[in-house]
Amino acid sequence: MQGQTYVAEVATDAGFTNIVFTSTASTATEVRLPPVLSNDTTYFWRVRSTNICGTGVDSASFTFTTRPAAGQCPAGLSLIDGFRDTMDSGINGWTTDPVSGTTWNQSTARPFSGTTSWLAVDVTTASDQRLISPAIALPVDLSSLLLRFKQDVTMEANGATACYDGGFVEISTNNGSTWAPIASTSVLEDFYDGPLSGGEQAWCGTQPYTTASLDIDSFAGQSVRFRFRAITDTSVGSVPHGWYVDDVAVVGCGIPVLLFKDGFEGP
Ligand SMILES: [Ca+2]
Ligand SMILES: [Ca+2]
Ligand SMILES: [Ca+2]
Repeated sequence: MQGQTYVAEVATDAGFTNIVFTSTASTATEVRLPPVLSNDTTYFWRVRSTNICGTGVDSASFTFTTRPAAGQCPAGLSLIDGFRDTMDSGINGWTTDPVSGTTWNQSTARPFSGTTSWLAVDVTTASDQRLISPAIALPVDLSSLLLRFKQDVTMEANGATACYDGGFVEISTNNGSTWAPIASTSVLEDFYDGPLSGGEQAWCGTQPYTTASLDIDSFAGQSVRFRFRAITDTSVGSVPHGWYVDDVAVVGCGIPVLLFKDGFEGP
């Protein structure tokens, strides 16, 4: 119909008394919402037509539910550790790759928790530094699995959207034979800052401790290793600082009774 436009409304109640969003009248058949919605919440939406003859009737209403924020669980479920290492009780099965100019070491300079974190120094020479986790069995009885850790980053940036030096995380499902970067689309908190010269998306620049959350739910049920990989180019570093990593954890949503299972696992 000539001049036909549509208005979409989103509300928190079926009666549309609390409308949180009203689109501008448009001929578009798709509406993108500004960031007005809360996580883990059910909303109601409807559409009505408008044209020069007046306003049409409202459509029936429909609902959708937003997903929980990273690290939050739906009602009735709790965030449960599948793995956690605060880096304060020794090496615990972590290894470094000896052929990559590694400086990875347990440092007392800038721990997030306790007295110790891992540190890869942003050296002034070319390096490819690799810190490899012990094998971790990703539980199938937890949903929305995340790899979460704290990171304090001082790595040479290349402008605001790229990295000369930087760090990123890879995952292996075959005990370290092959590795794949965790895609930027799987980063739910603390997004990558930009690509290294080799194209890998990485964290760089300067930021104090921040929580990074990476979606690893598609790997549930597998035994995996994570590789924290710091790459530096041939000049300009941040010695003695670099990429501090602490409190590495696998977390997911489960029924709280699982906490008792953890209690029987011993030290
Ligand atoms: Ca620590
Ligand atoms: Ca950043
Ligand atoms: Ca550099």
